[in-house]
Amino acid sequence: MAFNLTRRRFLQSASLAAASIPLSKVVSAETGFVQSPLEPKGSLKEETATGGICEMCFWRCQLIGKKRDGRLIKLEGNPKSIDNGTSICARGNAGIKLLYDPDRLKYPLKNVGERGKPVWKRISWEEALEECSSKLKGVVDKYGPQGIAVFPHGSTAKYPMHFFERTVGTHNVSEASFFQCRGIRDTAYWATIGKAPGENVDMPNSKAIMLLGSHIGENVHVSHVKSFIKGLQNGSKLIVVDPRYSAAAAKSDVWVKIKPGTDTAFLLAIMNYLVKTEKYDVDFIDEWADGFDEFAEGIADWTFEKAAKECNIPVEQIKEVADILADNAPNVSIHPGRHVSWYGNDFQRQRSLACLTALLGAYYVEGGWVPGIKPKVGKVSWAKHDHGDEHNLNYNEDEELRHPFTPPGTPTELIRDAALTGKPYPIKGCVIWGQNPIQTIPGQEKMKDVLRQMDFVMCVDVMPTDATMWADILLPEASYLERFDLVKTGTQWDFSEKHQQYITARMPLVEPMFERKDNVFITNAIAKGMGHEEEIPVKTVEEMVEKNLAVAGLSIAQLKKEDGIHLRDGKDPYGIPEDFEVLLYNEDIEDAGFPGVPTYMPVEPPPAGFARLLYGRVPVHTFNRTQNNAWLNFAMPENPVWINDETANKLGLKDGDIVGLVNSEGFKSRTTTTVKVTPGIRKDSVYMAHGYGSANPLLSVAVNAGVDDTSLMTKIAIDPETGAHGMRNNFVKLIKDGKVLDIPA
Ligand SMILES: Nc1nc2c(c(=O)[nH]1)N[C@H]1C(S)=C(S)[C@@H](COP(=O)(O)OP(=O)(O)OC[C@H]3O[C@@H](n4cnc5c(=O)[nH]c(N)nc54)[C@H](O)[C@@H]3O)O[C@H]1N2
Ligand SMILES: Nc1nc2c(c(=O)[nH]1)N[C@H]1C(S)=C(S)[C@@H](COP(=O)(O)OP(=O)(O)OC[C@H]3O[C@@H](n4cnc5c(=O)[nH]c(N)nc54)[C@H](O)[C@@H]3O)O[C@H]1N2
Ligand code: SF4
Ligand SMILES: [Mo]
Repeated sequence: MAFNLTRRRFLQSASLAAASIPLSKVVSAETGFVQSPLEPKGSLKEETATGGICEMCFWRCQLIGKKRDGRLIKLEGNPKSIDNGTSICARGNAGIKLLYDPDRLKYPLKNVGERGKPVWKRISWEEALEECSSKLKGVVDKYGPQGIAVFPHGSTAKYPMHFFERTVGTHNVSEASFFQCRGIRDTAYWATIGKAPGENVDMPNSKAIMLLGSHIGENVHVSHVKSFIKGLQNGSKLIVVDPRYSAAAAKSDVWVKIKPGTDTAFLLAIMNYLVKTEKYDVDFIDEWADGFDEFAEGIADWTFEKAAKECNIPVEQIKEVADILADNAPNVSIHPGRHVSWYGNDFQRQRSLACLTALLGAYYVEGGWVPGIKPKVGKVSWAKHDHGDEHNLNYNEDEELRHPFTPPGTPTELIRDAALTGKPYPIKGCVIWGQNPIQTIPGQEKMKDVLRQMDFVMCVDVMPTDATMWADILLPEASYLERFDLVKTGTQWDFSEKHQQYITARMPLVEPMFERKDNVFITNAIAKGMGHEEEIPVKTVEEMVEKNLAVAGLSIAQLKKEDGIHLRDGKDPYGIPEDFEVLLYNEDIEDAGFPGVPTYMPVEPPPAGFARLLYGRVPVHTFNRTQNNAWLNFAMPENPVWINDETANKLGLKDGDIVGLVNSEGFKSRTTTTVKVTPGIRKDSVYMAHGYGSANPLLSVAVNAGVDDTSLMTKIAIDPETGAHGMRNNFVKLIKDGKVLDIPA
C-alpha cells in the first residue's frame, strides 16, 4: 500500500465490491460458493480445448481449457500429461484472469510523453512496426549492431532474441533467466561435469534430499513439487539449509539455520570430513573424477569447527548432515538450486554442490542426479552467423575474458556500464521482450538511466509494467492462451515407474482478442523493415511449430488428435555415460585467475543497526508478472516483511504493523507493507516476497501493493567468474510512523 493511501482505499473498494453482489440470491446451498449472477445458465455451447501450455511461470504445465460459448471459463491440467497430470497451481488456475484482465495491452501504443512518465497514443500496427524498424535500423547504421541491447525472457523471446543476436549481430543480449537466475548454476556444473544440471534430482527415489536455499513448496513448479513430496512420502530424509523457516524447512529432519552467504564454508567442511574419514565413494571418484588430490588438499583446512563459526551453526549439526548424506549415499539428491545469483560468490558454491554430489557417488543413480532422456524435436530459428568478438563487452583491452564462465549472452552489468559511459562504444537502441528489467535487475535507478540515454526503446509485453513505462513503442503480444509458440518435451518424473517421453506444442485455447499479435509476426515485420527479409526463417508461428514437430514425425493436426500430447516409450536414465567426467579441480578455472578448487569467499556483514534483505517466492505469485491478477492479488495482496520475534519485541513491532524500509545507502521504499513477526528467521536478516510494489498506475489492482524488493537493491555485486548479479548484499532498517528503527545486534 502506498503511504497515505492505506486503509481508506481498501475499505472503500471492499464495500463497493460487497454492494455489487446481492448475496442472498447467489450463494449455492449445496456448495456455499458464490456464483456470479451474470453466469449464463445451461443453454450455451460448452467445449473442451486441449493443447494448452501454461506460462504463468516457466515450468510449462500442460493444460486443457473449458469453454462456454467461445469464452474460456476454467483451466485444468491435461489428464494425458505425465508431467503435471491433472494438477495446476494457483497461478495456473488464475491464467483466466490474465487472459481477460481489462488492464491488459490491447493495441500498439506510442509514448508521446516522456520515458518513465508515458502518455500513450494508440497507433496502427503498420505505424508501430515501421517506427521500430526504422529507429532500430538508425541505431545500427550509426553505431553498429552492438548499439542494440536486448533484454528477453520467456518462450516467445527466443525468436526475436536470435534475430538481433544472430542476424543483426549484437552480443548485447542479457536474459534474466541467466544473469539474475540460474546462469551461475549452469556454468559451474559445466565446469565440473560438462553439463547444465537443470533441477534433475530423482527425489522420488532418494533416501536423503538436501535443499540449499531452494524453497520448494513456495517455489512452485507442479511436477517438481510432486516429485519432492513423493520422495518424502517414500521416507527420504530431508535437510534444508536456509536462514529462514521455509515451507520445505517445515518438512525437514534437519533445518540448518545458516548465516546468509556462508553456504560454501558449510559444504567445504562436509566434503573435507567425507574425504578425511574416507566416507566418500572411493570407487566412483577413482573411476570418474579428476583432480582429487588437489581438491583434497585445497579444502583440508575446513574443519567442522571452522565452518560452524563462519556459518553460525552448531558443530554437531554439520556432522549430523554429513553423516546423513554419507549413510544414504549414493541415493541422495543434492539439489543444484535454481535462482542462485545470491551474493556475488556463487560460482564457487555451485561448484561445491557439483563436487559434493560426486563425493557421494550420486550421479546417474537412483535417487541422485539423473537427467531424463528426452525425445528430439526441431529448433527452427534465425540462422547462426559468426559476428566475431570485436564488440563483445566480455573481452577486455588485452582480449581476455572478464568473466570466463559466463552463461550465453553478455553480463547485464557490462551492458549497462557501456551504455552509461559510451565506452567502449555507445548502446542506443533497446529491445525489452517479456522481461521487466526495472523490477528484475538490482540497481533500479541505474537501469532507468540506461533507458533514459537510449535513442529508442521498444517493449513487447502482455501487461503494462514498470518497465513498459520506459518504452517509446509498446507492442501487445498474444498471451500464452491465445497463441502457438513452443514445442515442449520431457519424461515422466518418477523413473521407478515405466519409462515414457512426451512431446507437446503450445496451441491457442482461444483466438487472440483486440489487436494482439504473436512473436513471429512482430519479429518478421521488424526484420523486413531493417533489410533482413531474405533471412526470415519461417513465415508464421504455426510454420515454426510444424517444422519443429516434423523432426519427431509429428504435426499440429496429429497432436490435436492425441489430445495435445504425444506419448512414446522412453529410456532407462540410470547408468553413467562412458564419456562422463567430474573435475573436482579444474585447471581452466585456475588459469583464468580464479580458484580451481571450490573456495569460500566471505561476504560483507550487515553494518550496525541493519539487517540483510532476503527475498524469495510465494506460491500464489510469479515475480511481478502476476501482481495485477485479481484472484492472486486477493490471495496475497501484499508482501509482509518477516522479522525475528525477539528483534520485533525489542523494537515494539507487532504482527500486521505497517512499515516502510530504508537501506544502508539511504534509499527509502516508495510504499509500505505489513510486518510478520516470527521465530522462523534469523536475527541478522529480514525477508520479503519478491515482485510487489508496482509503480505503474495502469495496473489498477497491483499499483502500490506491497514493497518492491528490487528497489532496495542499490548495492550491486557481481559474481567474478560469471558476471551474473549477486542480489542479497543489501541491508535495511524498518520505518514505522516516520521513525527509523535500528535493528539490534
Ligand atoms: N510460486 C512461484 N514459484 C516459482 C517462481 C515464482 O516466481 N513463484 N519462480 C520460479 C523461478 S524462475 C525460480 S528461479 C525458482 C527460484 O526458487 P528457489 O531457487 O527455490 O528460490 P530462491 O529465491 O533462490 O530461494 C529463496 C530461499 O533462499 C533462502 N536464502 C536466502 N539467503 C540464503 C543463503 O545465504 N543461504 C541459503 N542456504 N538460503 C538462503 C531464502 O530464505 C528463501 O527461502 O522458483 C521458481 N518457482
Ligand atoms: N529482486 C529480485 N529480482 C529477481 C528475482 C528475485 O527473486 N528478486 N528473481 C530472479 C529470477 S529467478 C528470474 S527468473 C528473473 C525473472 O525476471 P523477468 O523475466 O523480468 O520477470 P517477470 O516478472 O516474469 O517479467 C517478465 C515480463 O514478461 C511479461 N510477460 C508475461 N507473459 C508474457 C508474454 O507472453 N509475452 C511477453 N512479451 N511478455 C510477457 C510480464 O508482464 C513481465 O513484464 O528475475 C530475477 N530477478
Ligand atoms: S507451476 Fe503453476 S504457474 Fe507454473 S506452469 Fe505449472 S501451473 Fe503454470
Ligand atoms: Mo528464475
